[in-house]
Amino acid sequence: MNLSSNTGDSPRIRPRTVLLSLAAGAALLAPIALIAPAANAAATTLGAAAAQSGRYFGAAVAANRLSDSQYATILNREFNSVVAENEMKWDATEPQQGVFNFTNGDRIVNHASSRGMSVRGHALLWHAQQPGWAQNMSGSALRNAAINHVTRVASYYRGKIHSWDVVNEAFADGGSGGRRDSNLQRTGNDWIEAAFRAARAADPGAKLCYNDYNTDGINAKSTGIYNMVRDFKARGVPIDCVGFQSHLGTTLASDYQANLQRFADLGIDVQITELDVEQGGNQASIYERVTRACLAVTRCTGITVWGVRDSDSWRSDNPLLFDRSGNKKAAYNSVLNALNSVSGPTPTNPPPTTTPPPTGGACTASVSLNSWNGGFVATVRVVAGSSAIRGWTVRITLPSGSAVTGTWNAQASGGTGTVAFSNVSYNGQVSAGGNTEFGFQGTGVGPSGTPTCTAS
Ligand code: 9MR
Repeated sequence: MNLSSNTGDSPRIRPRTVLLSLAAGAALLAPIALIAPAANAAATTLGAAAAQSGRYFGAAVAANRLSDSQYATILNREFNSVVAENEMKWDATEPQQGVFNFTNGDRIVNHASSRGMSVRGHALLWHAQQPGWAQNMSGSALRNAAINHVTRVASYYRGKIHSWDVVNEAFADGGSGGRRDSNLQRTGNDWIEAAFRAARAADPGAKLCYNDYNTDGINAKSTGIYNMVRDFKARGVPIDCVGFQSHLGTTLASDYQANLQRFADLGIDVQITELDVEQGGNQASIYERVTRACLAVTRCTGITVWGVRDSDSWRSDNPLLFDRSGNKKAAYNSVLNALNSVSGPTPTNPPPTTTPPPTGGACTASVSLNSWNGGFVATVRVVAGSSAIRGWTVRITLPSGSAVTGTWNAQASGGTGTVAFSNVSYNGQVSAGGNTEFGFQGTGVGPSGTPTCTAS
């Protein structure tokens, strides 16, 4: 597939300039503000830095690399989300019709959930990487097989997937803005909405995404997708997010952020789902600009890079954040700095203290619930009070007969009755007024009372 084309760099204001001019303005208005140092503790890993603004930072993972200790060390240290690079695709999960294999997908899910990482699911339906038996099908037989595949895979992973790429790469490249020809498309133009409806029924708690490439700016292809999403929203087809793969070359379209924003304005989340950038003079700068674009769009909920080290990439042009020896590259530092620059309080609301934050701060928590007959997924938001906090524990009481079966971005103690969820390594620190989210799934009926939050 092609890498994104672009319309060149646009002038931009460097963040340091913004900070300095705000500081100067503040000094004129209130000289006393200069007495209190405004430095915030910089997070030292990508996941922790992203979590400060409630976002995730993920990596595509290959199950067979998890036994490589250098790979696993970087993955576990830096990332709080994963996606299976190939292991949840149709050819991997349903090699024979009706015969499912989740072994390698499970290895990735288990690795992630035991470490509090969330999981993106990739991908339920795609014209590529279909098993041979599906490639040879057409018409209603293929449509039925495809919908059955969506139902079975999304049901199997119900409650474990943060966001599913329900349909991948269904739009054509070039200027048509229309659908790509494929065996799936030939089953009828409504195959995409049928897939989204089936996915919603199978896993009501997962966010359902459409995912594509060469959509890194306002162009014919992204506009075709935009029109589909607008139509879905108008007709009540369940869609929650669009993934922008962002396989990038040496330049970035000047309207990259504007494109994310126009999708967000449709009332969906946007996610950067497969980021990698050709190594060259601009690699670090393009990584930084993509990160800042996501941070500037409230509904851009996370970034995933398509691999860990350059040697793990599907590309040969060293497009990732870690080199072949596992060292952090300049692009890594640019991403981390960008994430840290807007994590925590904004420059107009400086933190009251320098690091480490004092103990004794307060927090509150609220639960939003997706329930179905016999199960639920709860998303819990932890909000720090007027002081920064270093850690938190949220206690939630489940109705009798209900039980927690999986947790992400938190460590659960107990599984029935009153369950205590505590922060994991990368999301304990929450700046004053800031928030972070964790989630859990369970069987039975979801909690209805108000959770308590204890800060440390
Ligand atoms: O990185 C994946 C590579 O290992 C596979 O061989 C390839 C098969 O088509 O798919 C790659 O991942 C793709 C992803 O699933 C969808 N978007 C483009 C990615 C890179 O080709």
